[in-house]
Amino acid sequence: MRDDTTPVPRIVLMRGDITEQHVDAVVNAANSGLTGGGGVDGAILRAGGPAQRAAREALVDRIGSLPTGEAAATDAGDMPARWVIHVVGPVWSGKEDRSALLASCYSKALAVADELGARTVAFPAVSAGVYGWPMRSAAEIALTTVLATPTEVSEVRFVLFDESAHAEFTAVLQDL
Ligand code: AR6
Repeated sequence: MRDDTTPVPRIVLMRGDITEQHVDAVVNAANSGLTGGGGVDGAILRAGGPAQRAAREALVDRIGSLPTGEAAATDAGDMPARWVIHVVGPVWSGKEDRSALLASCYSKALAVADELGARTVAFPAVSAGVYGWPMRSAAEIALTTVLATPTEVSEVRFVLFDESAHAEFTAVLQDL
């Protein structure tokens, strides 16, 4: 965990499209096969073009699949960002607490960013779309984990797609 000497990243909350961000790395809410899909994943695959697809295929050749809660990077392809850090969030369950797996997406993405030397990183609200995680809870886990994770990343930008997601993240950050 943090101590007094650990730098704290600046947290930025904004509405927008993560594929358009001028940051070192954008985080993808992927599935384990890195095959693409809807939401952020599909948008990143389209915006990244053939180079993003080829980079994913090379990663899958190397690691097989990406387990839930894990993170791995590829080049971004045709996006302003240099890298994509793929994470696989847990599917929401009302019966089982999968919060640790969602928190792991953020802490492991920051660890990969540190390995890459990425200083600015944009995150979506992982698991809060197709995977059904309630936005308020997703925001709490995202923000508390980022603020508790030692990292050399200087700016963490949460790029929220709609106004309600932005409002939830803003309310949670104000309460921390
Ligand atoms: N920029 C920023 N946020 C976005 C964008 C965008 N371009 N597009 C959607 N969002 P989701 P998940 C928001 O579904 O829940 C895929 O099929 C969206 O409104 O992208 O982790 C994968 O292949 C929501 O608030 O990710 C997986 O199978 C948030 O991003 C599965 O979906 C996350 O929604 C992953 O589902």
